[in-house]
Amino acid sequence: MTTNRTFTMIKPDAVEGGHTGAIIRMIEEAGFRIVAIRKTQLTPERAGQFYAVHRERPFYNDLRAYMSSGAIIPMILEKDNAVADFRKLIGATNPAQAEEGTIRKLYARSMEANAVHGSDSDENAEIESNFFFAGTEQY
Ligand code: DGI
Repeated sequence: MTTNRTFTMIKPDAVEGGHTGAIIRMIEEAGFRIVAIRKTQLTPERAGQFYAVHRERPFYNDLRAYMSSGAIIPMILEKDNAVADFRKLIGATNPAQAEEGTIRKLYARSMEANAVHGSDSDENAEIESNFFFAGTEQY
């Protein structure tokens, strides 16, 4: 397992809002290298699979609907200490609590439409990367 990679996706609110370029710029300026990138849209079923860990939570159906409501941009990123450093760069799940200068503080619209995803562990980074990318798409 790699410890220097993380997985992210730019979520529908940020893609729709035209923030893709600004977010990618912040990611690269923070020292992350893009290993893989694509643009796609999840079905409600696939969105539910991605967030299966939350299936008992009251917001699960809304989350599935939101995450399948528009295009997303999944990416694999590389940097020393990638998982923890990327969580710092994106800020708290709730943008009202996100620190100044974080991606969510700048671009999230709400707790749900919070601009970007970031893996919370090396193990999940690998699982989530494999959800979207084959080895041949990683450079
Ligand atoms: O890893 P994060 O994205 O920061 O947060 P998470 O893994 O706890 O939750 C995944 C997503 O689910 C999160 O980005 C937005 C949504 N979510 C989490 N907690 C709540 C929520 N949505 C609503 N509406 N209410 C919540 O309490």
